[in-house]
Amino acid sequence: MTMSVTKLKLRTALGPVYRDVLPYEPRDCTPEEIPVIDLQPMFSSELSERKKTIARCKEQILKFMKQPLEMKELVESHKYSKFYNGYLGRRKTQISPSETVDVREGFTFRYSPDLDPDHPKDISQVPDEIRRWIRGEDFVWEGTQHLPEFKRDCVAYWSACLRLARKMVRMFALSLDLEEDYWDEKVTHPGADGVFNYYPARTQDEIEQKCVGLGSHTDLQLFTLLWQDSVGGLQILTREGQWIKVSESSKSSNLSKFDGVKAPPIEGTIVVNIGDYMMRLCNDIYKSTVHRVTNESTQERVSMPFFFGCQKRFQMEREEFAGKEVKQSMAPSAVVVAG
Ligand SMILES: O=C(O)CCC(=O)C(=O)O
Repeated sequence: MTMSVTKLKLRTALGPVYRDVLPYEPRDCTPEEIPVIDLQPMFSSELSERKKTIARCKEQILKFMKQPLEMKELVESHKYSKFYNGYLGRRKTQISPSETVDVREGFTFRYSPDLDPDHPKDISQVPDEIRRWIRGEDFVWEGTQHLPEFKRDCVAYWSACLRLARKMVRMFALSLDLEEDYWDEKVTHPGADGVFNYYPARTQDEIEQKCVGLGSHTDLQLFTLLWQDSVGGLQILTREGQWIKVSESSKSSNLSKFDGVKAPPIEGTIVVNIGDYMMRLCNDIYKSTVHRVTNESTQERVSMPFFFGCQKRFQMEREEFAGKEVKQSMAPSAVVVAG
């Protein structure tokens, strides 16, 4: 008997791609589907500070999002940004052509060399061929100056993510049998996008229209570090095409304590999503994670993804992956191409 699957259309940097979806409602995930990896030993001495870093940043996001619209529009992305930085309002995007508009609001800022925690420098000191790919824009900070410590707390969280990502990319290299420092030179001025998402509880109208918080998509870069609060709503599409809810149930196979209640995300964790660029570089050994968000609760939800990739990624993609033949020749051969 053949199963009737739906084709989910996704936008990617190289045009639309499709993934099959099984005809079932999302179910809770199992411990095997979303493994939990303990990163604490990497930074154990600063655990309490790191916890404060997240809490302070979340507080700032809520302060920003709860301002009157005209204050948020001081950093309106469509108006002031060349590179999708700044504020994007509720129902102003539709990331998935197969789904509704997105109910979330977002604030984005991208890599600027002066904010780099490892080697801060003025943009004029960055080599020419890299400088033209730097996507940070100052208007996001100029238009939020009225919020005390907003920049400080957002950048503190972003910096912690950047440091962690530079360590994690070394683990990815080792896992692919590459030299540990394989990516080091390619992430000196990386793609490092801080995005803060705010998902208000949906209106009755939005519930009836089955509006998504953020529609199905894959992330574009090497990988994403995604912190989310305890409200829940993140779903991931398995390789088989089943939507699963990222939740506490992935920690233990004993689901009994969640009977009848929605299982919350695991406290103290971040989700690591593989991006399209990593998938292409390693010829599908790691597959990019299709995910989406629907806030089905009556509370607001906050998430703080950090998207990490190589410097000059867009130029490299254009040069290395643009041709159809190149894409086709990238069968799963386990050969990692230059990145
Ligand atoms: O809010 C989330 O949990 C996911 C956010 C996300 O996928 C994104 O911003 O691209």
